[in-house]
Amino acid sequence: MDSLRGRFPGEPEYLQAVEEVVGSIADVYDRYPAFDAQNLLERLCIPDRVFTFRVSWVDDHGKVRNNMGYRIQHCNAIGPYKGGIRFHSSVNLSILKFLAFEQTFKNSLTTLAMGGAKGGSDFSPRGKSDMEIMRFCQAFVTELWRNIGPDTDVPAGDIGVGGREVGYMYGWYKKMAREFTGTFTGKGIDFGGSLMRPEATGYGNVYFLLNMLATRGISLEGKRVAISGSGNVALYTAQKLLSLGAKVVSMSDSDGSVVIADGLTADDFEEIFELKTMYRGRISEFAERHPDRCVYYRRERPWRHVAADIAMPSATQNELDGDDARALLAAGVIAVSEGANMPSTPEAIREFQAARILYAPGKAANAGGVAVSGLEMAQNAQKVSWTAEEVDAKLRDIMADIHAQCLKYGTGTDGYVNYVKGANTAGFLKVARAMMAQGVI
Ligand code: NDP
Ligand code: 2IT
Repeated sequence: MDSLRGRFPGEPEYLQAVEEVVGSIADVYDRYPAFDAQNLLERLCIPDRVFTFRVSWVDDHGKVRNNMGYRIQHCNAIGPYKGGIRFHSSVNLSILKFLAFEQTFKNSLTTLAMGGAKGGSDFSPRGKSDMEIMRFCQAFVTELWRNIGPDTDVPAGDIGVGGREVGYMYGWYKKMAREFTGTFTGKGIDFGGSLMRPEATGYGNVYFLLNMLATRGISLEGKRVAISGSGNVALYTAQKLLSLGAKVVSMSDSDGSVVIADGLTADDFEEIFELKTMYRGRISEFAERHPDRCVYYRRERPWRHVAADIAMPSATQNELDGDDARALLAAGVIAVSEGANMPSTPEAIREFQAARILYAPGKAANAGGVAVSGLEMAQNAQKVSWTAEEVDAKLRDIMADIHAQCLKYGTGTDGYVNYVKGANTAGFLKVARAMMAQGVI
């Protein structure tokens, strides 16, 4: 870690993600001296390669705008590079390096053949017209297309990149490469997208949560669940929770949080879904329409304002800190299952684990999204499409398998399951075995 800190001093998120993994796999790494003889850990922590480029595009007023573009190809030991693209003003090298690193372990856990990657831009889709989004996506892919491909590197969505953006990027890729292959996942269902991919991350997280609750014989029905975010992951998490009889008591966006003490009704959910997906509105608009049942906290996260049994952070990294964790624990939270990547700070994780509650890190709990991306790749390769029921059944099996891997490597002598250790160890061992077999490359 000292060596990495010295070499990459301005990359706090990347160092944070690496430290969490390195800390929890130290014992298994030391058990096999052959790993260190090949300096395996350092090779695994540093991405295979990083593309950085300028993306120039013209806005609706004829003004030329310049953004940064990136693709981190972290590791392809077990399959083609695979991971999402993020468009958000906060995007920088450190954030994408942390995400690509995490993706490598997450993809390993899915049981499918996918390596780890991530990309994105500091372009903010907020307030941009449809044509501006399209021109930006085309300019971005003009730089990227030579370095991706169905067996090379397969991007998908992440924050700020959904079906619309994937459609524009895939369209331009197809034009440049003159091929119709599944080089992006999360595509529209009319041109190779998999049924259930939009739902997969949120649904998968709820399936993972059900597996965790089952270890303690706890039912989800009637439980109050605090969610953050109101994007792809948060919305489908809420939808699945409601269908299983749980109460959704909060949602948020980058402007603030809404707390609904009695829980969202099915009509409320439809209203929020439409507001967010059709009108790209703000969660405050929902709160304003229902002042009798909602409290809105401007520029605040939900955690200190909500009485919840379960928390499912589904917005962004480091959105739940030590104080938030203590507030949730004081309110009686029994489980935390992460929809976002690295939403809990190291201090928050320590609090959850010290309190012996069920705590699942994103790389295990949110792996359903990339897992169904892997299923989309499989369908594209065979030129077939599976039914929603088939994909959902595979997603449930994959989440149960990831949970079983966490139990296998994370159960301590006192019976407490350290899901961080379990996920990191299981994810690491598969990649490590593949790297050892392939030599120093
Ligand atoms: P979306 O862009 O659809 O939604 C993101 C949500 O989080 C929005 O409500 C957004 O608010 C909020 N948000 C984003 N950045 C911030 C911030 N800095 N502070 C506060 N709120 C913020 O993205 P997704 O739902 O796809 O992604 C959410 C999380 O899930 C990310 O961590 C992502 O990496 C992770 N993830 C996504 C997967 C997927 O399949 N999409 C798969 C696995 C993990 P606003 O609208 O105001 O920007
Ligand atoms: O963080 C993630 O796992 C994603 N954004 C999904 C990646 C993918 O390739 O589907």
